[in-house]
Amino acid sequence: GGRRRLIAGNWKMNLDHFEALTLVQKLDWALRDAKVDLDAVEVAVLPPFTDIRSVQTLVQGDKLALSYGAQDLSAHDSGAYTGEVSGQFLRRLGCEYVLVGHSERREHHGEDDALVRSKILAAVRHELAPVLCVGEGLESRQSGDHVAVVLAQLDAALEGLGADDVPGLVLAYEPVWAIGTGETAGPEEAGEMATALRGRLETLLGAPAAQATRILYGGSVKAESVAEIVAVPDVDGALVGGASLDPAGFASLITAAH
Ligand code: G2H
Repeated sequence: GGRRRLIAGNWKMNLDHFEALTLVQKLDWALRDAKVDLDAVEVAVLPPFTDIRSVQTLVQGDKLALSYGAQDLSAHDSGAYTGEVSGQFLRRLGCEYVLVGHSERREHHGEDDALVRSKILAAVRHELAPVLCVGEGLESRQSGDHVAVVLAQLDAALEGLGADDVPGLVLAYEPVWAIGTGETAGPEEAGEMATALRGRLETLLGAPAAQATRILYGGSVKAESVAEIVAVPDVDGALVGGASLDPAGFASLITAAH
């Protein structure tokens, strides 16, 4: 109770400048048409870096009730880090959120727990809310150690940190076997993990922070499946990839989630 739902669209490496503008404009119209109560459910989009300026111009210029953020950030603030994008640049573009440790970053870009932790701290330094992604692979799900694996990811990401060090923290539980595969964890599986994560957050950060932290589920979430997922007591929203790329479809998903 008390936690505002969050539905975040992770565009991944999709949509150029023009497509981004079109999607955000159409999404806003569709949400207005559907009379979605954006006080009850917050909607965020997470475009590629190269689209963020466009999204900012539209959202701020037209005063749209949408939040936005990035899919990654550098652990560093500035300097000789070719190709990196700093949290302070993202904050100056009005970003509120940044994904940290998405499984695709961990898998394809060698992000380990120590780097994930550094990126969480970089986000917080620049007043971005880190959306820490955790999730187990198929093997640990099958062998039954999925809860232990995911809690170990959380422990490592927050090692040595307290509630004051990670204001605005959001968690996203994304079982790797359910990402982009059409497979979705059921409400029981999502609920088991979300409850375990909140319990561990209480140990790590204390009860008030654990109660305030939003825990999202991600992995092939669709308009048809979102309602039963967000009905789970410890699940506060969804991180949506493929189904966030079509404005009408994403608006239906958001409508179904609120
Ligand atoms: C999981 C999710 C969004 P999809 O990566 O982060 O993507 O909904 O396409 O499985």
